[in-house]
Amino acid sequence: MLTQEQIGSYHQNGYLRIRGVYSSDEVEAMRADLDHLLQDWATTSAGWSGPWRHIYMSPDVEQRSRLTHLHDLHFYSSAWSQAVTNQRLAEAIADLLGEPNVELHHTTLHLKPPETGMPFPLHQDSPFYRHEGFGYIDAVVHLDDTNDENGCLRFVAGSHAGGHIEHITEVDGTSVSPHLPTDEWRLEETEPVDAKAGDVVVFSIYTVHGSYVNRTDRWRRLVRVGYRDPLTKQLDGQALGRAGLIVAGVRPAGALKAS
Ligand SMILES: O=C(O)CCC(=O)C(=O)O
Repeated sequence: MLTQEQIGSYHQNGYLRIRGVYSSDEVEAMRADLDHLLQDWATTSAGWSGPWRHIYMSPDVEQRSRLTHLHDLHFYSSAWSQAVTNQRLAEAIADLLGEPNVELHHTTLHLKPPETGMPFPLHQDSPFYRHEGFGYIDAVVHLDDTNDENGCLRFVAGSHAGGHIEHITEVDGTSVSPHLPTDEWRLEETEPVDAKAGDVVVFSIYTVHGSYVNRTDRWRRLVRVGYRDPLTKQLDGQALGRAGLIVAGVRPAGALKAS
């Protein structure tokens, strides 16, 4: 599915944009089912917490900033269960893992409402679902064209290489969303990765990333899909102990998650 150049770029930078994984008909089907999920199942809140909010946003925007989210869309919609088992994507993930077997771990909707859709502070995804080793890749399915105006993904190239970094998770005795110190990790120094609807941006569980606030008058709709080598052991966090669908190859003997 992927060229050697694409695979090399992923290993060097820790992220890769894959163009046109989904056809326009498939994107339309995902959008239509998403409309139902938004009405019936999704939650809108102020989003992630922490002192970074006052650095990334003015007091007014910080007060109004919102994030709409939902986990595991593929449990609620056939368009989404087809999307996460898409064979072009599964083969691309197998190419990047360097393994024939790929297991679905989770899906998570991140929908930025117009004008004040929440920015994301720089972070790795490993604090949310710790795994051993490097056999875990996140794939972000784009339902809208993105750029810095509506909060496209931004990455620190090469930041995956050293594995997990300790994040700030508590401030003055209060739990906050895991994030990296804003004085050491600056969003404005990261690489923007704009994309078109139907593209997928993949990145290592360890690649540092974030995004700006959505300043447009339109929603920005992205869904993250986590995939792993079924032999990669989960240590903590989201969906711990839950076996996922095998989307490429087979589950090797002994790889059923028991904890
Ligand atoms: O939706 C975004 O802009 C960022 C998403 C993100 O950071 C993540 O999925 O880990």
